[in-house]
Amino acid sequence: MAKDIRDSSIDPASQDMLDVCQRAGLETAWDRYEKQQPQCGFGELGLCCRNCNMGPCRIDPFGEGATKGVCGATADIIVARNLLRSIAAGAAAHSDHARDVAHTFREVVYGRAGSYSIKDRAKMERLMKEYGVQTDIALADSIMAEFGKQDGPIQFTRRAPAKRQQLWEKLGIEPRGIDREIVECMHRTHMGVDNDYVNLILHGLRTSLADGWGGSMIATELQDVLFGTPTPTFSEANLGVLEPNKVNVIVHGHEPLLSEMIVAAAADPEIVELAKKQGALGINVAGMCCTGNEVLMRHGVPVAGNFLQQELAVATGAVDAMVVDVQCVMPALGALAGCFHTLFISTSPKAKFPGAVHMEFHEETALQTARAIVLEAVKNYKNRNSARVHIPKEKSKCMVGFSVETIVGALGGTLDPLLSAIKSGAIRGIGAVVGCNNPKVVQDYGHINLVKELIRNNVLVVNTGCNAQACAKAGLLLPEAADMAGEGLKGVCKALGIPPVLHMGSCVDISRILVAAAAIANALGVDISDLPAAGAAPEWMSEKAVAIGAYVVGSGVFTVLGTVPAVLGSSAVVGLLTSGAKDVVGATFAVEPDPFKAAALMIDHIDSQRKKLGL
Ligand code: BF8
Ligand code: SF4
Repeated sequence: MAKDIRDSSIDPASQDMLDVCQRAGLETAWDRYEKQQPQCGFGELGLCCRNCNMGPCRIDPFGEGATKGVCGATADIIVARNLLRSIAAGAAAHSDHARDVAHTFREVVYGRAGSYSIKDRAKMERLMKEYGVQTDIALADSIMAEFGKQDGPIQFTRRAPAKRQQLWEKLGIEPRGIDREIVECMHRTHMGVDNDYVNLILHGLRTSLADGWGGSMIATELQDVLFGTPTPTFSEANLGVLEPNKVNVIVHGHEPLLSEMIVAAAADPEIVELAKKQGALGINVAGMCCTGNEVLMRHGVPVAGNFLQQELAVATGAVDAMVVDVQCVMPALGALAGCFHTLFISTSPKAKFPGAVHMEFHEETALQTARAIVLEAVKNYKNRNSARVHIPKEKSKCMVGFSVETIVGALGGTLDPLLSAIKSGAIRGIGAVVGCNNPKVVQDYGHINLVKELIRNNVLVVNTGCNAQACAKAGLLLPEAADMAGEGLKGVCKALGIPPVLHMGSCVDISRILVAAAAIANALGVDISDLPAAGAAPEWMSEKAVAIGAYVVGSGVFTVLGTVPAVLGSSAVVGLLTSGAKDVVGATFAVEPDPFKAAALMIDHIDSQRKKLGL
């Protein structure tokens, strides 16, 4: 029997739209995934190399054919080099995003970025103290210098517990400068350089730490300074947030530099009036992927969906403009938008797409460009073919905005209530669940079941990225969701009026989770690797997720991956990541596609950590 396309997702809105797409003959990532079958076995195992033109080379996993590349590289070397390149790409994506934010911050303090301003001055002053500088200009220059530094430490790595810092130093993996570590990945993986899989992976950890405690943390902190530190906010999530009678503008991608301005432009009374003249009731901005998380956390802008819903949103026929910047934007959007009236607008000089109208965004003219973009969407409203509009009804309420500052605030100004709930066992531990969607697995199935299982077992969940959006859609980000939690966690949530699943932001905001973990470890006088905590990425797909996994493990947190990374071609690399790393950084990876078994692994780990702490 042919597969029912509805089985590709557990989200009813996605199921609805998948049906619509199938009937209309519209192609989505799921169709293209099917057309890729069978996917290359060498690639899946990480066993192909084309790092030089003696290749491409591939290693026979059964040991019957080639066991070495032309240069003599073995499976271990090739797998480790490929892993290192993925980490480099992921760290580069987060950190180049951070560079843009740092650049805007610098322009603001130099008085050269008209539309932007400082929204959280107190946070900026705390950062000045941390950097030991007296002026905002000195802060901007010091942060900018983190990228090109030749010698460490990167300032924010000093937030890690002292024991962790000493361990990094001892292992020689304390990151020096963000760009330096990424460049060194490319150097080491060039033909004929680093051919020791352990040495390669150690540098991968170092590079990932430059992302987590460097690039990503800089992005988070400066975005808070520029746009405000998130506070508790209510909003809605899923394709049902699209409005049949309003101009719908979706902001998709990652950098809030653009989406913040689009949100501001869409609220301009003059533009709203124009929309009304076109017969619309107003302008509705909705988010997608991490830029969606950014404006959700700070402005309560509703979320249209997570990664695998970007095409489904266009297929509703109700999107007047899909505005994108960088990362996780499918190049397929152009052709799909071409089947509708939807304007697909690219904005970053770094990211152009077939079928897109390019309206380049620069910080000096940010608001003007944002206004021009929203105006295009407004003008396009009249081209919408109402006969083709199909908006799923599903949308769920959600409570978001859990920055570390908000969490501490909700606890009454100190971590003590959380620590005592952990000590008493009311909260068994903390689970950080993050990451993407991936058509290799049923959309949101891993995310939702893993999170539900954790909270049922009294594990407080913190999340970001597409997991947070999956949970928002499933109603798990509401204080009422505490009813799905075990008795202990339920009691804590009810007392504080918070959900059992705390949305901490976009993927760069996993740095908030690092800061929280460091603060808890410091309060208990232990290292992060001693905490009753575990991480998971049930449906990950991007290279950014590889970098994240590496820095989370490198920071001492046991992490379960739900989709299999391309490393199985080397038993030595697998052994190092899933067991040897324990003796090196105090944490390991596990791979477990079944979310119930993944939850069990995390809970077992949490329980053994509790025991070691005498709890
Ligand atoms: O940075 S979780 S699919 S949207 S990579 Fe992309 Fe993955 Fe979503 Fe955000 Ni993160
Ligand atoms: Fe082949 Fe070695 Fe060149 Fe890779 S670096 S393509 S394994 S010869």
